[in-house]
Amino acid sequence: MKTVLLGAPNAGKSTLAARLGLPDRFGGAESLADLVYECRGADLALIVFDVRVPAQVQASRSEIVVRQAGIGRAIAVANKMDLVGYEYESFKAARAVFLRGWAGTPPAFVPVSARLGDMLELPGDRIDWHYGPTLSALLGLREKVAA
Ligand SMILES: Nc1nc2c(ncn2[C@@H]2O[C@H](COP(=O)(O)OP(=O)(O)O)[C@@H](O)[C@H]2O)c(=O)[nH]1
Ligand SMILES: [Mg+2]
Repeated sequence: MKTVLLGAPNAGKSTLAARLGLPDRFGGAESLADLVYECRGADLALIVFDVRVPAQVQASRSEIVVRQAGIGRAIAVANKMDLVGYEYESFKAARAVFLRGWAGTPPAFVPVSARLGDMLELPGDRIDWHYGPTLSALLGLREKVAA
């Protein structure tokens, strides 16, 4: 499975890529045309955003890349949850802004701290309001389906 990490500069893509053992390919300032070209053949896009920074435009840009590059699946990753006290309200507000920029079927959202590891391999005990799978589990499930 080929996974790409999309998102604005400073969203935490490199930190997350290192944690998950994924290739860290984009800085976030590339042109849409370049991103579409570079993402052809990818199966999954992780769209990483800083939960403190409104991501409506980033969502729109990423959706275009996903669609134009023919990427079958996208997961939105709300990063830096540690910097908002792991609060559900912050996640919910950031997700709502993201979805204002996203026209199609909403992606799955996972709240994480790429720096501290919450909701990556293990859920941890600080994000106790999120009942969905960890990010690793979502990636692993997909690998099993594809195998
Ligand atoms: N507090 C906190 N800082 C983070 C987190 N993820 C990334 N950072 C920091 O945010 C900055 C940008 O991260 P980086 O991975 O380089 O972002 P990129 O530009 O998207 O690759 C760095 O100083 C990281 O240490 C996180 O979950 N929590
Ligand atoms: Mg980077």
